[in-house]
Amino acid sequence: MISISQPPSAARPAPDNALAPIGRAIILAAAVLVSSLPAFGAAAEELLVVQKDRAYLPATLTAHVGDRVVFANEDDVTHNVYSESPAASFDLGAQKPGQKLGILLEKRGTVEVECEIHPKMHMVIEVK
Ligand SMILES: [Cu+2]
Repeated sequence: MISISQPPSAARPAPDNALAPIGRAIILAAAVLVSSLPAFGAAAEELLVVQKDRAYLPATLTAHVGDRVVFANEDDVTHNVYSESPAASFDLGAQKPGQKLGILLEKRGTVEVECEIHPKMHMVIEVK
C-alpha cells in the first residue's frame, strides 16, 4: 500500500539532482543579465517607424543603444529597408505590405535609412 502511494520521483532522486546545477546556472545568468541592464541607462525601448505613401514616418527619430526599431509596411507596395551607415548596416530585404521587420541598435551614431526600391524614401535615426 505504502509503496504504491509514493510518487515515482521519490524512487529515482537522481534526475532531480542532475538538474539542480542547470537551474542554478540559469538563475545566475538571469542575475548577470539584470545587473548589466543599467549600463544602457533607461530601459530599452521598441520604436515604431511606419512606411506609408512611400515615405518613412517619422522622418527623424532619436533612439538609444539597445533600442529596437520596428519598420511596419502600411503601404500597398513592397519596400526594402536598408542602411549602409557605420552605426547600423543592415538590409531587411523585400518587405511585403502588412509585414513588420525590426533591427537592434547596437552603436551610437547617425543611421541613414533608405529603401532599395524607392530611392526617394529616406529617414534618419540618431542613436545616443
Ligand atoms: Cu520602398
